[in-house]
Amino acid sequence: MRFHAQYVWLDGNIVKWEDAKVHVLTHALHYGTSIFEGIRAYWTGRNLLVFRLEDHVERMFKSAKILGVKIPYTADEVRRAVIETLRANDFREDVYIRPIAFVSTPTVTLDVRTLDVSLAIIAFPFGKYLPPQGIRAAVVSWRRVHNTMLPVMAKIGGIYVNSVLALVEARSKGFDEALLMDASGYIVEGSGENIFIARGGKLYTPPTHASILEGITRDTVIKLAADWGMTVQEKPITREEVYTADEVFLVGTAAEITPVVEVDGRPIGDGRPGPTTKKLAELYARVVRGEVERYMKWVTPVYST
Ligand code: PY5
Repeated sequence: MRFHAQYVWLDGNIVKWEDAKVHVLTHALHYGTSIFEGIRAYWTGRNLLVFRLEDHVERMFKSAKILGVKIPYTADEVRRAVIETLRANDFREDVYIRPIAFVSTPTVTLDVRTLDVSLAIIAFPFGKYLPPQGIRAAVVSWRRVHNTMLPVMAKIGGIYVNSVLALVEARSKGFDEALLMDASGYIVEGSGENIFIARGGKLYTPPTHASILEGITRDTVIKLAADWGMTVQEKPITREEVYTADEVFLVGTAAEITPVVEVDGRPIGDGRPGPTTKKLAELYARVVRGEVERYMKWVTPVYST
């Protein structure tokens, strides 16, 4: 899959997609010293709405803090740059936005403290990331890197090698997505999604102190479920609990709410998306398009119609 759009925002300028280039000695290319976000904007037919822009930008600054680099812009400037990028491209369809701050100095030193940080905002038309009707997942042999080894709470480029290995293992065995265990054998995440399971009318998800990314969609789901009086319990989840769950679903900006209908060849529930998953996915689809009054605060309109 190759993505394309007309313009990219790079270090303060709107440049043509083809001109958004970096040098091959860019630090981040060698050591994974980038910080990125994945944001979606939804076309409603009348306007383009960015979902939870503020929260994504806030997480970007937290990631930079964890890595020990400074993004040379304020959060407000980054938010404006996102909007500017979308307007420049004049998108009238659903898009994915990838802001990335990266250590750009052409050097081999590991001491990033005084190196330059560039910022790019890339956005392009984007549909479904995973099949929305349900996926087949496999628990892979690569473990989720522990947060005493790499700060998984931060969206840092280099950490994603862990996700790449996991997804490739699952895909090469014919599965759609990987489920990763932590070093103790608890199921903690998909390669690019947080996980929820439903068992006996309750929802469970691993706690943030497990080695997971503190997902914004995860937070959205916890809040939407709470509206129905369904509390999500954060607790370690074993492989057996996943196998025997009534429902399993993965959540993330790209994946949205994706039902998992099979794990390691075992059907989840009756092997079809369960009622709670479906209900949440439907509500989520309305919330992101600004159709639910209570959650309009989560959407930022791009065009001043
Ligand atoms: N866990 C991991 C490892 C992730 O990469 C992501 C997001 C999530 C959880 C969910 O986080 P959020 O809900 O804040 O998006 N992954 C990227 C995304 O844009 C895509 C990576 C391929 O969804």
